[in-house]
Amino acid sequence: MAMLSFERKYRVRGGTLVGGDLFDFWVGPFYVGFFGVTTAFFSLVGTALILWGAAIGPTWNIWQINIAPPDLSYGLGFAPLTHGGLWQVITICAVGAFVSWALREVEISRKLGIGLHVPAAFSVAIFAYVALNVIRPLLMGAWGVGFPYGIMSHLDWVSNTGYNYINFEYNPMHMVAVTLFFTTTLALGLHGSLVLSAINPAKGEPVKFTEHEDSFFRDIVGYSIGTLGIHRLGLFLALGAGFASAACILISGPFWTQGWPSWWGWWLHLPIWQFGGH
Ligand code: UQ2
Repeated sequence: MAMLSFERKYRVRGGTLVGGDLFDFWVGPFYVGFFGVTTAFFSLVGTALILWGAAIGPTWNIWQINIAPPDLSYGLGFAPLTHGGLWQVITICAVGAFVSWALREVEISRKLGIGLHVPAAFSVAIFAYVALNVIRPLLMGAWGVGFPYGIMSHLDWVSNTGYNYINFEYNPMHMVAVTLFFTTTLALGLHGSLVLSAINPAKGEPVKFTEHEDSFFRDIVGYSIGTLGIHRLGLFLALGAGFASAACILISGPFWTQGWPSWWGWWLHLPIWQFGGH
């Protein structure tokens, strides 16, 4: 594979967290490193186990393939491979691959002398997965509460888990998460359209830059958050959405076992409603 002119300049030695120089090399365009090796290992083993699980299952229909966690009766113990054990090992491989990928991002960032924002952001996505299939099962005492690996089956799990709490949209942290997701799309919609409007003007018009972008928003809402600020806002909104999502499922079960609509009973029990009453 051809190397871009600037790539050679940035193919610098060092920055590794583990292994010193041993894995400090590239394969084609890809940096390897110790965590490149562990990423490849966990990904290949995990994928092979998913294929095995599909092969011993009843269907090759891509929508219906399902690798389920153990029955609740297994609690936090190991289950036989064909009764949820595959799911358990696949989960270990998934966490191993995700964490390896994040640490490979750290090594590359250190090499380049840039911040750790990318691995920090990815860590929030990893946290959301770990919250669902590791932390919440540990808090509830059974791997069986984790979601199954399958296209339709994991959607069914989301639906069932939602109905377990009568109406999951009454979960206040779910409300925060949804609000942050929508605000993220608003921010990216504003940002993407603003940048394209400036950089890709009508034929014959000169390309415009920051001053025009700032001026547009000062004209329309009296405020510009700035070119650095919009990216800080976007990262905050996106990571907030992921974090609130993880929090909203972690409180469902371990810290609130009734339906979410009845959580709002605290409002009816405010002492202010007692004045003059019985
Ligand atoms: C901005 C700016 C950008 C942007 C955007 C804004 C020049 C290219 C989109 C405008 C953003 C504002 C006013 C904040 C909106 C707040 C929320 C919660 C969505 O000022 O600087 O850089 O892309």
